[in-house]
Amino acid sequence: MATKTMTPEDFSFMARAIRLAEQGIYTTHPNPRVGCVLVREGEIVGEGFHRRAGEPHAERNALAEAGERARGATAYVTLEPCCHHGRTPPCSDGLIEAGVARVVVAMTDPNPRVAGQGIAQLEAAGIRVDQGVMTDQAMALNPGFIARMSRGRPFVRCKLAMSLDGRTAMASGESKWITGAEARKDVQRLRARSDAIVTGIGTVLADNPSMNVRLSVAELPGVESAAYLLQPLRVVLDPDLQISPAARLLSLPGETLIVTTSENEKRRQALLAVGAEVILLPRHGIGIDLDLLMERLAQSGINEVLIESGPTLAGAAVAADVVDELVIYAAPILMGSDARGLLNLPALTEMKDRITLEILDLRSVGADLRIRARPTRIIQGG
Ligand code: AOF
Ligand code: ZN
Repeated sequence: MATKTMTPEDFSFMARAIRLAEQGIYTTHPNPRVGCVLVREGEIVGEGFHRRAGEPHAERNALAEAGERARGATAYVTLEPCCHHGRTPPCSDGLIEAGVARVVVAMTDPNPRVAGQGIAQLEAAGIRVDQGVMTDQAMALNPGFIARMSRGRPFVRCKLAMSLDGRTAMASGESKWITGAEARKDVQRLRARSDAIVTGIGTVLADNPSMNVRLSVAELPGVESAAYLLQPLRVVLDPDLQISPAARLLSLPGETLIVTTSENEKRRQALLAVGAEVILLPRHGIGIDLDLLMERLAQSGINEVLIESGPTLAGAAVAADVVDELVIYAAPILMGSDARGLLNLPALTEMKDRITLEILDLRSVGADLRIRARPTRIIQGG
């Protein structure tokens, strides 16, 4: 790797590549979001991003736009160019054949089939490679892909909506609506970028939810037509197989996976008959083994998971330490002392056992607040 210090131009072209990569946020599943800018003599001669698995990678799209002008150019890529034959030919070969002189890479590809070899191949062909420009921003494009490739886990967000006094439903269970329309639209965008939405049987029985993306194509940047809009996999955790085959989410476009610990064959067949997939996982405590569930989801190519559930599953997920990020919408209302709390967690008696969070981001969404936070220490005492 070359060690030349980066110039302000390097940062600004990489920033452009990151903006391009963001165009793929809703559509690249299970592939990463990647952007590429080709620059010759200070001028952009080609740009591209990866839109959909099976379609050309970012570099190929940028090279196609640049044509002969790629010769001698610098390529800014948000992810190390691939060097493997996947669904598409290696980008490293494409860059070499086009005569690119220098490649600037924001981060290496955590995919073990690439993992530094793409860079090595470019360097072996005499191309100068500089690494490490805007690495944090490039990593933020693909938390799920990185988690899946490096830890065998998806990146898990848990969405919660609460009153400012930390309540999520009245004692009766009534919870419509705590947050406003804009916050609910924000949740729709979270769903749209997720590969799977996980909910519990309690929520399905109580609300008969759709758990789908209801935004129009015009509301989703980078989604050119409805054909590109992927509905996330709906995952229902249903230990005793209580879900009705008539549940609304089973009738909607997209796939539903029912995860159970029950071996009731009759119910399983009834669910298969309406197109659901049913898998058996071991029980853990009062529910399903969430650790194993996440491992399974990663194995089937799920990068980003959104948990949208009641306080039982959300609490179990936090306690099991499978949550990477809490996304909490707080409405400017107070719901009183009898209303239900945010998360059902084991009762703690001492402050030393408290769960700690790091706030990542805080902003207003309509009349509500959105807090993104990361659990930093889960129970265990000490
Ligand atoms: C790049 N540029 O734009 C993307 C890359 O099955 P394929 O051929 O689409 O390959 C998918 C893998 O390629 C993916 O797992 C990741 O390692 C890399 N993605 N690489 O050079 C791109 N999307
Ligand atoms: Zn590639």
